[in-house]
Amino acid sequence: MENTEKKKQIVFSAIQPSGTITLGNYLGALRNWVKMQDNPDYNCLYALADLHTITVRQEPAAMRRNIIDAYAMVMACGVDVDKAPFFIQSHNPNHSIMAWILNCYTQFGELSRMTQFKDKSQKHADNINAGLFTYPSLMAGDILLYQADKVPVGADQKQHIELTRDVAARFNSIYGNVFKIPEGFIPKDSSRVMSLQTPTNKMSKSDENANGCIMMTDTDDVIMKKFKRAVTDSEMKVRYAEGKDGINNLMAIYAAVTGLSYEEIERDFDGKGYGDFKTAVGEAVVAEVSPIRKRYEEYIKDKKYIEECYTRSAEFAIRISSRTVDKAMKKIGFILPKKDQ
Ligand code: AQP
Repeated sequence: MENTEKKKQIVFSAIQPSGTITLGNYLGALRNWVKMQDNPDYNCLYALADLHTITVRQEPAAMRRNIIDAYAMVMACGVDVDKAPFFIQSHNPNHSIMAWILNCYTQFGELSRMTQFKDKSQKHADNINAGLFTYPSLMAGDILLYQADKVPVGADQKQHIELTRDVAARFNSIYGNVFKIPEGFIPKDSSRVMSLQTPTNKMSKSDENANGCIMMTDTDDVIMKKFKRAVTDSEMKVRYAEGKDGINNLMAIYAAVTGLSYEEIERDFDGKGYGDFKTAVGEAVVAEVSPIRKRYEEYIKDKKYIEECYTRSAEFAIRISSRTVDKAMKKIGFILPKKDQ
């Protein structure tokens, strides 16, 4: 009998619990995680990248809350641990082991070129720690541990994926075929959502201007208000064009939630003002976000179920990734302890 299971590609992706999950995270990543978990061509594995968040100083109580909230929200968005294990990164010690190993095969010069390091060290000039610098090795380990074929990421992560591929190829050239060389891909229908207040900046969990950012926990009223206050321009015409960053962003969000093309949107709003358009975008987003928020409110009350989901997923992640760690360590020359049967 043909083993179709073998042909499935392994998909790995992660999100940081660095604050409340935004509409940007949902439209750019999470919505696609759900599509991929439901696609029979893929075996998906997802993680909450909590180890990555401590490259920036976290307040302990807020960090605990953020982890549980983000876990519940990802489930509310539709990630189902029975289809795609979803684990908390720090529950699998193999991530830290692999990060250390890969650190020793990554050059200082390579890490120095990472734009995220340059950006974040400017933003957190008082805390340019070694973890911020070696963040790409931890991320490379996240991916390589699971022999992932595909890594759905936003465009901002392309450089880190390239580094992952280079380090994996370097390791393989010394020790043989230890790591699958992963492919990063930016899904066609994933949108880059910009801030509603500063539409040249991406919508971010850590944005200080709350009005710029739609949180997935925002109530319907708050969502409507934020869209009504969104920055636009003085042309008063709904059309996609250079220099109309605010309207372009609203059109991208509207297209992402309704499935309409830009031409259809321009036609539908021909002769109408920005007020009507903002209301329509707000209502379409409310229709998408409201059921997710209601599911989130149910999940967050059920800490026992959340605990069961992340514990079960971590067991799976540890089992799969241990094979890669053992193989890499043996190849390097480490001696492994005898395992219990
Ligand atoms: N605005 C966005 N539009 C589209 N996609 C986005 N992503 C993030 N913001 C947008 C995608 O979400 C996934 C998870 O992101 P992450 O949490 O690992 O890190 P991030 O990109 O740094 O997200 P934030 O919200 O901007 O967090 P902070 O404020 O902590 O830095 C990724 O696939 C990302 O591309």
